[in-house]
Amino acid sequence: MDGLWFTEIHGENYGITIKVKNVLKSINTKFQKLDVYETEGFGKLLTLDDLVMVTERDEFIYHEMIAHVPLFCHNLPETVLVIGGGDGGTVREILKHKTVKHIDMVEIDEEVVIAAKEFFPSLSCELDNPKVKLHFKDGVEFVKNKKDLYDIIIIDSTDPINVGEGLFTTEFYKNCFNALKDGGILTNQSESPFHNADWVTNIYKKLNKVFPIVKMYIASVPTYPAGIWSFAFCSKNVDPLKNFNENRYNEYRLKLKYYNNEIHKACFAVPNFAKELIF
Ligand code: AG3
Repeated sequence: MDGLWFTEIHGENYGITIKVKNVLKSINTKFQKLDVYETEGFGKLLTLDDLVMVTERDEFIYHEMIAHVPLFCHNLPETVLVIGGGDGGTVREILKHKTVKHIDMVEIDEEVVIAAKEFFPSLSCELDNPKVKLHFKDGVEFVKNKKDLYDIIIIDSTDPINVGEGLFTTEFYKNCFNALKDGGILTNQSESPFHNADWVTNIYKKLNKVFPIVKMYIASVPTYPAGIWSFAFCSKNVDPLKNFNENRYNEYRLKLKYYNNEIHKACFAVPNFAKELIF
């Protein structure tokens, strides 16, 4: 293949590859390797430790799904905690809900926010919104000893290796549980059931120890491993289907590109090979 290509290798024998026009940034931060590429066909691409985090072309799928699914199930979402999410895509989606008064975003690596502000304005556009408070801290430490503070917690992390590892432990999930108010909901990105079966099993085993309700939901993200991605919906007592507030969904008339009321109801239908990993 001619020219320069970025390849994320999945395991040893396959991967995803995107043709690169230009390398826009390439640094080693205190925590990880960070690169920004201008690609052919997918807009700009942000990678951390050579793993795809976002491309401008398909980021909407992940961000709409990690945010609107829990927000439309909560009675009155006002306070939200985002862990990770330095590119700003998750915060952008959360702020489409007018009940939300305050978001704490806890990103360990300030360089991710700096790169997002420079190269990904369509994602980082709401990071300076007065409702958003940025904390450049370790999310694991941030949630320790927090009690009854948040309606929604969204863990928008990297994979459970290197800097992201602590965001996949039972202890961290317990602290998140305590930080949630009654009626609170947590969602996280829970990896690819096709490509990362072991990770998925592990994540749900731990979540199930902590939350009474844990449900997997699925979206297709073309640039993530295997293209099929899972999210976990966890709560103390909120059911993602029974408590879906479709009236509010209809009233808001959000202009979204992936999520809608039908997707909300359908995304909890999980293929058998994925169910086997978590039950
Ligand atoms: N969160 C990254 C999901 C994990 C992708 N994994 C991978 N490519 N191996 C994305 C951050 C978006 N806000």
